[in-house]
Amino acid sequence: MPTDPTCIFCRIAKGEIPAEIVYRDEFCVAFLDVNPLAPGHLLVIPVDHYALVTQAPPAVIGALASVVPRLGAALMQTASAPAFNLLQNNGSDAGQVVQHVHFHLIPRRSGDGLGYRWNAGAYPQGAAREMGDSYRRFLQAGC
Ligand code: DGP
Repeated sequence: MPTDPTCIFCRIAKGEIPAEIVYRDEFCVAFLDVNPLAPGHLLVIPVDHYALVTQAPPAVIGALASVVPRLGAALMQTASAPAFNLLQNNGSDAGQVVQHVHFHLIPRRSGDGLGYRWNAGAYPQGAAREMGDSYRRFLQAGC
């Protein structure tokens, strides 16, 4: 059971520090984000400690993802939100502050002002094929 006694989310999972826990099973815990982007903002974490999604066994991520439909339905009802964003910041360069894998479920309402559009780019001619080739080589090598 990987755990880190200095990790705030490990400590929440163990009940060592308080959190507004709304769901718990053998593999995951879901609780209210203490700094919500909107009322009802949830975090769902694995009980075991992995900093990055790429370090967690697929079964752990599968367990986490499998509760998202139920949590999302609960969020839409409970927080009266017709929509939500499912967000996973992976690595500090991507904005991850707490180094224990977590998914955010962020309630969204029309006109809430949170925004979601990033500056999307475009591939120069041929670059998408090269990028696709690189991915296929990596994945076919069994990585
Ligand atoms: P991220 O930037 O993706 O690592 O988001 C971490 C989130 O965790 C952030 O929205 C605030 C939340 N958070 C940090 N510390 C605590 C805590 O002690 N309790 C709760 N409930 N949420 C926390």
